[in-house]
Amino acid sequence: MDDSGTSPVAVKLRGNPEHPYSQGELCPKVNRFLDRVYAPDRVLHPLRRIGPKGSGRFEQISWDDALAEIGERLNAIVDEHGGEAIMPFSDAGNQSLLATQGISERFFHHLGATRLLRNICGPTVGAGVSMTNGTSLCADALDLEHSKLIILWATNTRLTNRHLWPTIERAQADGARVVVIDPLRTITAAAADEFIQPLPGTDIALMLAMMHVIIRDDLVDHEWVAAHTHGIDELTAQVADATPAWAEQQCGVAADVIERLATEYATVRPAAIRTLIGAEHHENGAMFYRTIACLPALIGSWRQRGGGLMRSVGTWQDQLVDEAAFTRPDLLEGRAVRTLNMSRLGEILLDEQPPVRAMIVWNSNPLVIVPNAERAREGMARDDLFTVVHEQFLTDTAQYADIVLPATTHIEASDVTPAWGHLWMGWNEAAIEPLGEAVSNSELFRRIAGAMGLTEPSLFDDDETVLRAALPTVDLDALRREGWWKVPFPASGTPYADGGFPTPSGKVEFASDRLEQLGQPRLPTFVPPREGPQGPDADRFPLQLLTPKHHARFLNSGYSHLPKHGGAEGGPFVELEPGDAAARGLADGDVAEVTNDRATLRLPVRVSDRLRPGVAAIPWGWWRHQHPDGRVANSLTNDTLTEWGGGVAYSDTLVEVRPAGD
Ligand SMILES: Nc1nc2c(c(=O)[nH]1)N[C@H]1C(S)=C(S)[C@@H](COP(=O)(O)OP(=O)(O)OC[C@H]3O[C@@H](n4cnc5c(=O)[nH]c(N)nc54)[C@H](O)[C@@H]3O)O[C@H]1N2
Ligand SMILES: Nc1nc2c(c(=O)[nH]1)N[C@H]1C(S)=C(S)[C@@H](COP(=O)(O)OP(=O)(O)OC[C@H]3O[C@@H](n4cnc5c(=O)[nH]c(N)nc54)[C@H](O)[C@@H]3O)O[C@H]1N2
Ligand SMILES: [Mo]
Repeated sequence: MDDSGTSPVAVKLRGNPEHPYSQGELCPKVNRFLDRVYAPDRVLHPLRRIGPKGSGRFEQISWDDALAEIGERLNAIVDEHGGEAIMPFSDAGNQSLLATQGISERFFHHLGATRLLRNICGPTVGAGVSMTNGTSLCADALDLEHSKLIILWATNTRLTNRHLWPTIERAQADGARVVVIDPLRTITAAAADEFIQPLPGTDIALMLAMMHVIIRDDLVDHEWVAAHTHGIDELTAQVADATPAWAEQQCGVAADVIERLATEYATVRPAAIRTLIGAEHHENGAMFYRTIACLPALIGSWRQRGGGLMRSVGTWQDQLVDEAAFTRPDLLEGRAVRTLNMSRLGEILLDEQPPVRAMIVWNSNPLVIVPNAERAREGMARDDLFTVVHEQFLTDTAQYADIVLPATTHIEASDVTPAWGHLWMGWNEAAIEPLGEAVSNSELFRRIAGAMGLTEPSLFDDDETVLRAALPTVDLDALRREGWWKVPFPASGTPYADGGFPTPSGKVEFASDRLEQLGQPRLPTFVPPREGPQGPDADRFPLQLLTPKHHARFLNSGYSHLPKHGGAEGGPFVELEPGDAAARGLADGDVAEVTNDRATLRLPVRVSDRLRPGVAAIPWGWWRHQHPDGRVANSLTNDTLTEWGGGVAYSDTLVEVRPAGD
């Protein structure tokens, strides 16, 4: 408070140059963050819908009225149908600890609500890597500094993980070769020494052929393989026929390129593979990561710092979280509640029995981010569904809410920010008071619990108590004082140089009994996607559609509505390869219809050399009103789940593109 009695106003937001990872650089999403905080269209008060769902007509109400209505509606639903009729829906809008799980998990456990499987981003990578390594823990990407070969496989580092890019540039300047493997010629591919462009969903064939070459040419690290792996003979037999010529037929990468890549990978040290989540969004997404994890083992590249496999290393820090104390699964009191997969939101709301009758949404904009999004919209339009959305803005999803509640931004609520893609946990100290009547996510659930008349004491713990329970071994006072803290990671930088894999065999499992028990192939196996060029619908829908993160100023769906973010990017479009465009009579700037059995979108065409023939792309993250016809990229996408791991196959989507009629 200053003398005038008004709250402080944030005037500047900058990075801290001393931060070991960001070194003070803010990305284009966050360097205008204060425009977001003070945006004229921020939701700052509770709202009640007064028009039909989706109409966007709301009236401002008081918190008391909002909570009275929410408490009454939720209690009535619990009384009549039980706790399972209520479903949480949240994802990554704010990834801080309290914001994702503080109070909310306890609240839903206590209600015996339906559980939500949040496997849209990352868990499938973990589920795949774990089948090979017994853990999803990987090497530290900052050790790419020591690498001589860096394969960026299914990750658009310069766009999505730009704080890592200076490290890669340093390694490159120091003689490392950077190879990008992506079906799209991304800005990362443009900066690579070599770009390899497989068809979407076919990399496993490429990996099998690499292993074929490595074994055929005796480039295997026999000593390491003998000591730390299980099933090399079975793997050898499995890849015997996976020749580069065979793989070329599957993935569209020339056999001689595969030969050269395999040889280089097996002979240059340290050789690192860096991946994030781009390839998990396929029907064979878990197998991709199970298979990629075999590569470093075969050549013993875990031996060197700057070798092995690198993914989001947040999992090192997950080990510090005391889930039982933080999220209190004991509050379920033995009740068996159903778990539903967030990627099937449409099906859940339309078909699931007994029905979901209330949904509480925070940290997410499902109508833009889930696949098969028209089904989700139909579901959210249900008149008998009571929906509460806690948001900073009137998103597409909030427009379908009965009650919208105002959410704080990062600078209005203190929290612990987990490391994502690096090893530094952070403390985020609130800089200003919440604007308007906004509340943090943890406060939201304390208030809803109070409105329902719940008395379980742990639902009313304050934030500090919750954080101390969640991170019992972390010195929170020091974290708060210093601002960041590096989570424990082996000082050698080589967590698996001497093996120590927590699989049943204690070794890297080229052959996996556990996969067999799941009904999956025990060995790395390429199964082409059903919704792909070899599948039954390819005649009608001959183009594979990718809907990736594309705009540097966007963070998922969270920024496209802001003038300096979305406005500066122009608007959504469909990208086509010149031959595919010409064959359809389409030129740059024409309006096309992009269609499949799920939806049809009208979009301007951008003819582009980023794609190979047979592949189209629509940048993802735009809202419905920014698309010409109120549909979004995800209206088209595939909600088939991955073979295991609970992920979803956004990127196995077939479409046809044709000139738009009048
Ligand atoms: N600017 C910006 N940065 C972001 C985000 C954002 O929205 N905007 N989002 C953040 C989030 S939540 C995440 S999870 C990360 C994700 O970070 P990334 O995983 O790097 O990003 P994605 O765009 O999901 O996918 C990466 C690449 O995978 C490619 N890909 C798709 N299918 C295949 C395939 O079958 N094989 C291969 N080899 N490649 C394939 C896509 O073409 C894409 O270029 O980014 C984070 N950073
Ligand atoms: N087609 C396609 N679909 C995708 C992807 C893709 O690459 N292509 N990527 C997938 C991935 S990797 C991810 S992670 C998901 C992301 O899916 P989401 O997490 O749902 O998307 P975001 O846009 O990051 O965040 C959603 C909302 O959270 C709100 N928010 C931010 N901070 C807070 C807060 O503190 N409290 C509350 N209550 N709300 C807050 C924002 O205003 C925003 O509207 O999308 C997935 N969907
Ligand atoms: Mo994500």
